[in-house]
Amino acid sequence: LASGPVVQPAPTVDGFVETFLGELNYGQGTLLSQSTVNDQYLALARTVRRYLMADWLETGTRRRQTQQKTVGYLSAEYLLGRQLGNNLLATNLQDIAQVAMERCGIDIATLRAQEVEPGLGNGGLGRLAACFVDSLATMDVPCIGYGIRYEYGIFRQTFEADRQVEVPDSWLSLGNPWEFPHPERQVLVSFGGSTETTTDADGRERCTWTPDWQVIGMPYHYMVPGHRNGVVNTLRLWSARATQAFDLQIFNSGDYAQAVRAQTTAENISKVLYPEDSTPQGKELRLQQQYFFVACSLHDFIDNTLPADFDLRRLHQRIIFQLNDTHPVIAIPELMRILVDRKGFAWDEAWEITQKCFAYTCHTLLPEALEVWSAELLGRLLPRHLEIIYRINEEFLEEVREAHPGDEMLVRRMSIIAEHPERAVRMAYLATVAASKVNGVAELHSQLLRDKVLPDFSRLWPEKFTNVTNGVTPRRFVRLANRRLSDLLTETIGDGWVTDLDRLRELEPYADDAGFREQFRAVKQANKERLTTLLRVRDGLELPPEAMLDVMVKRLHEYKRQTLKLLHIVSLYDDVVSGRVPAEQVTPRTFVFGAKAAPGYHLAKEIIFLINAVADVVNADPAVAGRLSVAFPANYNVTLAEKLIPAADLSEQISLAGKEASGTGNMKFALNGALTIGTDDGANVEIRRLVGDEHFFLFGMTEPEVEELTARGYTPSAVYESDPQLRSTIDLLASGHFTGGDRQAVAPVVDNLLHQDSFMVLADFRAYLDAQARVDAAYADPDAWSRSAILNVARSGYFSSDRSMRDYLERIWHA
Ligand code: 26Y
Repeated sequence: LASGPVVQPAPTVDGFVETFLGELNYGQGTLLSQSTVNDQYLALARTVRRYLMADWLETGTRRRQTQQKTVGYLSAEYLLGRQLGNNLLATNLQDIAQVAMERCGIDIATLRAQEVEPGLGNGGLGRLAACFVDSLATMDVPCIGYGIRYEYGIFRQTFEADRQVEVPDSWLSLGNPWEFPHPERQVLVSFGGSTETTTDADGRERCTWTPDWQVIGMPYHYMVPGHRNGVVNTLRLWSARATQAFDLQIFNSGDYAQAVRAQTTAENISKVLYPEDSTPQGKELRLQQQYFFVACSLHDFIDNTLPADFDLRRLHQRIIFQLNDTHPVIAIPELMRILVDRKGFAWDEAWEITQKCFAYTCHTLLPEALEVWSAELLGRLLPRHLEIIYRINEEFLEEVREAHPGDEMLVRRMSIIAEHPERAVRMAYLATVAASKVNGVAELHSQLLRDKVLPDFSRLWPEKFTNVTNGVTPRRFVRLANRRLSDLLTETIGDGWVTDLDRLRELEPYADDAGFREQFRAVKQANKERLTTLLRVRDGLELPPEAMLDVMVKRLHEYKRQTLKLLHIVSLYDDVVSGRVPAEQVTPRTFVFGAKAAPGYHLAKEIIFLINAVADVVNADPAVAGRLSVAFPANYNVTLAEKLIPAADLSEQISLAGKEASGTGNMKFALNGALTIGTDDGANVEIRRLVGDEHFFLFGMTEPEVEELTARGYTPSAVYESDPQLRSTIDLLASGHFTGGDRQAVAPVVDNLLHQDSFMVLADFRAYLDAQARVDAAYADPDAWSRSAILNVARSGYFSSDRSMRDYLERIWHA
């Protein structure tokens, strides 16, 4: 019994009902007749968990025995989405569970809706991590996902008087049936204090770090099931605990608040996810979070996962740590510290090992998004790590000097340590120096990374740089989110596509089959109706279910250019209300936005306000009734994405060329049969190449054209002056028409567009409107449109995260 196979409940309706009732009675301590929806949800989740347990334990045993190389994915974010549906799908229990719940008089949809999604990420980077662990489990690749169990995830967005208001995301408050705390695997993490170097009897220098405070890292394990393959990998998320609940002496002296202060400090570390994505703030707590989870993870693997007698010179044969952006880069000096200070390795040998154990993925092109930690802060929080970074830098700069004698400018440019405006550590440089490979996340991004962000490094080590284009999991984003399309695909080409997305190619001939196109349109229409019902119930929005559904969902950022979309809407509205275009000539469209703004990003919040203000007026104006409507459902998250994306006709991917590293929403839309209107940016480039020019609405400046315009000097007000339609559109906005006459309320956005426009919205306005006119013309021919949509699906198999994982395995991990 101790080591034998775990008994799994019978995968039958009877077996499921019995297990479910057992969980309700013995797990929740209630009777079916007395139980709440939450009781039932928790019992159902625990029932599904039971069907995964034998495979989870078996996978763990097998991994320990075979000692294969493991991928240690280090990510500060995992945007997982709801677990119940995914795990029912993975175990092939969807139908059984539904019938079993019916037998208990329960509607399973109600229980699914009870789950609060774990929002442990901001956007693309966090969702990518979730897709990657899904794919690795499906491909039976050993992987441990390491991260942070934030007590509060990304804030819940609400609107009050059209403005974003953030509400804490207390996702754990009703209990979390998907996690397994392991207090016996807790780890101690140190901070602060000082270092001392002494010389051993044998003449070797030894450094000791005497920290001045410590916290406990407690791991919570999550199951990561492969798709119906008996594999369940592990996600290990760390939670911070105080080493002592409180100081008894201070407590006894009567100062209760002071007595628990240390506990509060410690537990703050995993309290909340930082909601900024791309403008790093040099916040001490954020650095604490980064070191905390990385120190726990390295310790966990080296001291608790590897056999006790493991020879660390072979470490790279057992692990590759993939750094998801710079957030976990402090792992590099941490591994050096472990090897040199704790395990007694000589520096050079430790460095050789370290270089083989890390690879680094960059997710940005915005210079302001590259993390830099001040030496003052780093030295105060992690004095030994700062020393190690200095030494890494010294030896690296020696190498630069050898390769380029006399070029001190180059040395200064490449130094891991910046000197201005203050002495600081450039984390991307540290990652690049230490990593075996550095990759960007789409072809264009990887090229710009080499040429623009890290040009000196790519000249020094050209072989170090590579590309792996992002991908998305077809399990969640097609099979789970779009059951209707999935059934049609499976009827037509079999179900192999779920784990081999290239098989979608077999759909191509059906694009020319009128009967198939009819079925495909019926799927899209049904998905739209599902969405309009949801938005009616969820947000009180009344939307026409037949209009073209034009969707822009992603974080709110100037570079992503939600304002360009807004100008398009206002210009269509302006055309009608000014009498230039009869309403009957306007293609009926519903514009949907979904976007959270970082709470401190003022302009982004003004843009949200303006979208809501325009929506209020457009939706209420009889002049455009039945033609134009705008929906901005609050709190866009993975759960809402799963409803929105399958319903979309048009996918808006309109960032300024050279700014969006990849995008992954763009891939999800194409796979669900939306056509893209997009710039030549990120993975749009590859989407267009694959689906074909005729099935993609390209517009706007290219990256070199953006560069050129920047060099020439860009004056947005001149563009405004020269284009009457743009002038009319902006004037209407500026007039206060959408804000009850309040011109002040629109000024932040309008003034920024006219006088700054850092992301060249006005410069691309004309091209965007022309492309949208092409969209209207194409949409007028439903047969041609659905043919294009089907070809988008058929030709997007490349964007499976399974393919991304194969590329990482081949080019980077060699696992
Ligand atoms: C430093 C901190 C403030 C920070 C936190 C989160 C910085 C960045 C982020 C998140 C970045 C992010 O989500 N980047 C996106 O990664 C996707 C996956 O590679 C890309 O598709 C997308 O273009 C990129 O913006």
